[in-house]
Amino acid sequence: MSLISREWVECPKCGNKALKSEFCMWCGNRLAEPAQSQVMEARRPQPVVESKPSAATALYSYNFKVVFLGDIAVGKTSIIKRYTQGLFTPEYYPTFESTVHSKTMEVPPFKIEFSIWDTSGGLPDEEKAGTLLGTADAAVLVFEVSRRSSFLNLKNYYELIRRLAPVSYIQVVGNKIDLGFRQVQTAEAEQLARELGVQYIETSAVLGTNIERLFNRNLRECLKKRLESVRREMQRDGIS
Ligand SMILES: Nc1nc2c(ncn2[C@@H]2O[C@H](COP(=O)(O)OP(=O)(O)O)[C@@H](O)[C@H]2O)c(=O)[nH]1
Ligand SMILES: [Mg+2]
Repeated sequence: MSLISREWVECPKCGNKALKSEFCMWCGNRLAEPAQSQVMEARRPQPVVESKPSAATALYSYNFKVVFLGDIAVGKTSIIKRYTQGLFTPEYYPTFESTVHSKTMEVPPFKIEFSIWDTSGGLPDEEKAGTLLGTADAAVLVFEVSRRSSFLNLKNYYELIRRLAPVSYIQVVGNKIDLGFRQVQTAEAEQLARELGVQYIETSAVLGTNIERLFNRNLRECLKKRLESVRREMQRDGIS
């Protein structure tokens, strides 16, 4: 995490102590007028473009590590590619080694970088898993709804995480819902997710169904957790 200022101000909207900057780090409320140079820039006639937050407004940078686990060929790589590159390729190229993909986005006042770890499939050995999961913020356990064995194996991945890592946010993903046939019904998968205390979502990497939603949940939950720990640090340091 990199914070640009060490001066604290009270946010008039949420009442929390926030680092002095253009936006409140807790609720996003504008705390200060943008620098004069930015104002001048804004007053110039601007081309009409899709409204995107500018780099100047994203002040707090966080990096979140998300690890994908699941059986071979359930669609882990396809989901990640769909999210990071917006594309789907029907050919199957097995993933042999863990590979990192990244995606950066700006949600003022935050700049978020996801490091998304794709794995080869199957249970990694304990040493590899410890390295992979020890520093993970979130884990995504993928099965395909048309292959029951990949669903039955989910518990092994879940137990591995619980044994080796303090990953706080876990999602189970039922992929390939576009195929039109199933060996696992939604209700059954939801039931398992409830038992494990994790969230469930169904996706199609082919159609792009729920891919953004899957990652938005990661973003929201990881950010919530990170901000809670910043808040605890502030309390410990007597700042709030
Ligand atoms: N119909 C369908 N096929 C998919 C989907 N996701 C992946 N696939 C296909 O399933 C195969 C394995 O996908 P891949 O992403 O490599 O699986 P991984 O081994 O878990 O990374 C490939 O042929 C993909 O084209 C999906 O949502 N729907
Ligand atoms: Mg793969």
